[in-house]
Amino acid sequence: MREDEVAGVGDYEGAAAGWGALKAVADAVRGQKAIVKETRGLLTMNQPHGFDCPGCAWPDPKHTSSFEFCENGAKAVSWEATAKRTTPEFFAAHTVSELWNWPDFDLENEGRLTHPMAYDRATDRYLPISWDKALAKIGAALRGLPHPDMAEFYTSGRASNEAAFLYQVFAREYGTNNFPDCSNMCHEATSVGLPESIGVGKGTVTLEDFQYADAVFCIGHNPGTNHPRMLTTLREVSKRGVPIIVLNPLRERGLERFTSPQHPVEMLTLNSTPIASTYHLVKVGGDIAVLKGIMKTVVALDAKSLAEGGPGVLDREFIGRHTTGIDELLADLDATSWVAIEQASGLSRSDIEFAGGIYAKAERVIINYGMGITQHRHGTGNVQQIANLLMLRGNIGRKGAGISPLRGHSNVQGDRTVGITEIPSDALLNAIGRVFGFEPPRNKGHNALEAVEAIRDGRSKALVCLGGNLAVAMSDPEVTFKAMRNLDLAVHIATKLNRSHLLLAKQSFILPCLGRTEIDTQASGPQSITVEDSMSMVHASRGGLKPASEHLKSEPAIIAEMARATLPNTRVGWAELVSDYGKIRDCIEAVFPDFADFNARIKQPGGFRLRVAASEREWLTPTKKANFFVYSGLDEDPRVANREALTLTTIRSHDQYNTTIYGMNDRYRGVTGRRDVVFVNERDLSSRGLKHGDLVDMTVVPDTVSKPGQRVMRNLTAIAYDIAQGSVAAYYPEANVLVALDQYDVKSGTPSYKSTPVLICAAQS
Ligand SMILES: Nc1nc2c(c(=O)[nH]1)N[C@H]1C(S)=C(S)[C@@H](COP(=O)(O)OP(=O)(O)OC[C@H]3O[C@@H](n4cnc5c(=O)[nH]c(N)nc54)[C@H](O)[C@@H]3O)O[C@H]1N2
Ligand SMILES: Nc1nc2c(c(=O)[nH]1)N[C@H]1C(S)=C(S)[C@@H](COP(=O)(O)OP(=O)(O)OC[C@H]3O[C@@H](n4cnc5c(=O)[nH]c(N)nc54)[C@H](O)[C@@H]3O)O[C@H]1N2
Ligand SMILES: [Mo]
Repeated sequence: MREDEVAGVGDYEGAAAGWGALKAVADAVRGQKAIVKETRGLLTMNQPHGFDCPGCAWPDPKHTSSFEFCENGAKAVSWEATAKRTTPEFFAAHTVSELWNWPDFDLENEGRLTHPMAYDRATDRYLPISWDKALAKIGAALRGLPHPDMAEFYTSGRASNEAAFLYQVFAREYGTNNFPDCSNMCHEATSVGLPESIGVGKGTVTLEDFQYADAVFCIGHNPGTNHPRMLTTLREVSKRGVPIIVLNPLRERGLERFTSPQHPVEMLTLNSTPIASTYHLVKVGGDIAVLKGIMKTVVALDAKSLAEGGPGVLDREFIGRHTTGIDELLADLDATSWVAIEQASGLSRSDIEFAGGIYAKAERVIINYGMGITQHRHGTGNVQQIANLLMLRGNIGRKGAGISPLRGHSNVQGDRTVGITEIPSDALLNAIGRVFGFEPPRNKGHNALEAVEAIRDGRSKALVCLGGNLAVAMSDPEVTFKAMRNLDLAVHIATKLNRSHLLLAKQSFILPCLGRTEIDTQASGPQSITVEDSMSMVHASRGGLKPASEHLKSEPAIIAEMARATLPNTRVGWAELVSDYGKIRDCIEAVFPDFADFNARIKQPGGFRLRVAASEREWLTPTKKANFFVYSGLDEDPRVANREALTLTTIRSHDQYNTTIYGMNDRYRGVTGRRDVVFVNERDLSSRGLKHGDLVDMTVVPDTVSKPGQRVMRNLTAIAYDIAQGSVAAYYPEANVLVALDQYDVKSGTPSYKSTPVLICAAQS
């Protein structure tokens, strides 16, 4: 980054983590006046009898080891364990119209919700309401809808397996499969792409595999901020001298250097471990091109090896025995020119060949990827090209190798496993029917995008949210906010106030719940819940802190009571299930055979791993093989034909958790006290007559859905940054004003938050 004086913009000198991180945690915790004797709260995190870190879904070595320090996990915990409270007095003092004008940070910074609240139109305020009354009104409103498919049941990925399981039983007994889910905006491209390729929508690696890999790729994810505990793993990989190849349009500090807070010597000497051995600044949206380039290299090296009498580079044994579609893939690679690849990726042929050479030489390769891959118009295509690359050398289903999608929310994978899906299989519905004695609906339900569209069009009139901030997380606030205001019923089960709660329906309720850090006491005593991490490990989590308010209920309890209030003739023994979560787990086991001995197995230290068939080379696809999938072309967005267009990606700062903004700093990118910035390559600035620090306007390239000047962010400060030419980056969620609702991956419905063609010019006002 340039050294010029721009307020709040500078260089970050340190490595990721290290002393800077320790200081930031101290600040975050102090800022929240955490009730917890901080250390006690933090030290029980990820311990055998403690709670699971709500920060991310990266696994913890067995949940048995000593506390793994992570700055952003500590922020997540102190944010939840804050001493601040959003009380009825607070709501009495502020109308909703007034709160609407507050920044998102300020809304959540009021602290934990304490009472159930209902909106009162006469005073334009949320007023306290008893649980019984609130639930009776919600039940009546849900029963009053002309059809159950007019209700949407949204889940955000913090919900436990127990809560999510009860939630889908409730909605299905009520009569709908409408399960919009945060995963639909996140890894849906994985959930759709990988089952077609390898028969399972999850990663195939375990943490142990990283000890055996001899090349690791990190594509489109930012572990220093979003999966900090992964840095410990990457550090070990790097120390073994194993190459780590990064493909990312921005130079991210956490992928370059890492000082481990667990290694005092490194901290004291200010040494750091280099992470990436090679860092390629791929153009935003250029991943298909690079992946095809790498595959072309592998194929060329194979031909060369064979010509020289060698064994070849492709794993012919694997391809022949386990796969279909290789000929089509090879034909596509052959038809793709290097000129086109260089153009679409922004990387030189020699750089791509270098990466391809490392891939070809390595015996065992792991490819990690995140939102930089999934949130594109071709997100599913991206994911399937990664699978193709791995399959060329049999890098799936053996030790030290495999595919590793980095899941987002700490239990988003588990929620899907226990039945949160709008496209349920017959097997799932049959099992639910058998266990609970009602006939679940058979039609397909809505995903997140379809839910918002249905609400927009008046086809859905009720929205129940198990956590999250759907309206802000979804693209296109212009359309989404307006839609939400058309609802008859909005119910938010939440820990903190956010903007979605202020989008008022005819009847709006906020139901405050316990967080994962808190003691959850039911009739049989204190309860544990369970979660599943990115690597399919399921383990128990038990909160240890006193609840933020005596009026809070647990998520499972709220769902059970809502179900009873909605379904007078329910077949489910809700009260009994909630009295002892072990009974919910018995039902999970009865519906999903993979959870056999569930209650016993979570007693083992570290829990257990759910079977992932592809890890054992069993392919649960219609062909019973792993399938190579061709993506034709390199996904040229027609709007980029506009020579002035840059491609915008939206990213998380170091001080945020999705729509929750903890603070205004983005330490590793050198930004302090502000978020109104756009990261631009210096050459793209100068070719527009702009320079570092200038105020700019950013507008979407007009097309059929965006009229000229319709989607614009004004007065952003341009930061000259080490970012691929032709690409720009701005923060999520602010930049969602630029993403039209109908820009998404058609195969998976994942909004293309990371590929919007934009124009940038000097600010007009
Ligand atoms: N502290 C913290 N932890 C979190 C979260 C959080 O907000 N804060 N969110 C959680 C959730 S729900 C999720 S899904 C994950 C998200 O974790 P990530 O996937 O790491 O999230 P993003 O910040 O969206 O960034 C993705 C990275 O992709 C790069 N990128 C952008 N566009 C492209 C592209 O076209 N190609 C490639 N190759 N790279 C690209 C960006 O430069 C950035 O480094 O983290 C989880 N953990
Ligand atoms: N432009 C752009 N948009 C994006 C993305 C992007 O990269 N770019 N990323 C997308 C992704 S990957 C995701 S996952 C979505 C995130 O979408 P969501 O999961 O809907 O959003 P969050 O910001 O995680 O939700 C925060 C709220 O959750 C509530 N909450 C916190 N903890 C708990 C709890 O324990 N229980 C309950 N019931 N509520 C709780 C609080 O009220 C808090 O305000 O956003 C998506 N949107
Ligand atoms: Mo996510």
